Amino acid sequence: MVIDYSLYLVTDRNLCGSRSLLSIVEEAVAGGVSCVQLREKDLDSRQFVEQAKALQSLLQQLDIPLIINDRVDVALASGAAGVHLGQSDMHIRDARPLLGDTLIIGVSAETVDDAVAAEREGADYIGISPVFSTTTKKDIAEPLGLEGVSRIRELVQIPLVGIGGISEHNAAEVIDHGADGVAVVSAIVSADSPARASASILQQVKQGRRE
Ligand code: TZP
Ligand code: MG
Repeated sequence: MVIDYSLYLVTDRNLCGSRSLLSIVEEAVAGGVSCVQLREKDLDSRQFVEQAKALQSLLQQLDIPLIINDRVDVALASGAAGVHLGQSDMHIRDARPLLGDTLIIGVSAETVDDAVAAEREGADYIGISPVFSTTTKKDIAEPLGLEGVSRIRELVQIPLVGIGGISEHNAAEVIDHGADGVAVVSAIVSADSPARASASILQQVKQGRRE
């Protein structure tokens, strides 16, 4: 499956306030989000699968791929397009035989070496994590910065998606330094209008490609 990583929404139910996660995702897609990752850190397995199925059903109608954070089994059970694995999740060597070649595996890279290894091991894309500092995720590595994006771009051919502290104010630079897309949590999920926020960030992604 060919995925457009231009504007990659990563969900966080803790930032949804009184709004439902599904309605925020729907608005964000209307604003231009091209790919969605369901990231759930405290649902039990049954709830996680139910949530993934509900989101997959919505996104299938909108023709937008769903990626599941951490859990290969939840990705398979929900019919999602793939899974996103961090450096302490299941290793891609173990996940690939379970998922086959058609499902997408994204891997988080916190260093240049992580990124090179992920490509060698057959990742479909790399999440460069984090590009900038952020309070959305605790216990993150030292930000790689724009220079880190450029260094990884020099060594890796597969799609690169920057994550961490990205908003309409810096998305163009992340793309200009070699990323194919930007992954965003708070700048979309916490926005008054997820649709408008998504449209502004996507505009900056397109701007970054022209620079
Ligand atoms: N992985 C690395 S940073 C991060 C994740 C899930 C959180 C990014 O959130 P925000 O709000 O877009 O900075
Ligand atoms: Mg993980």
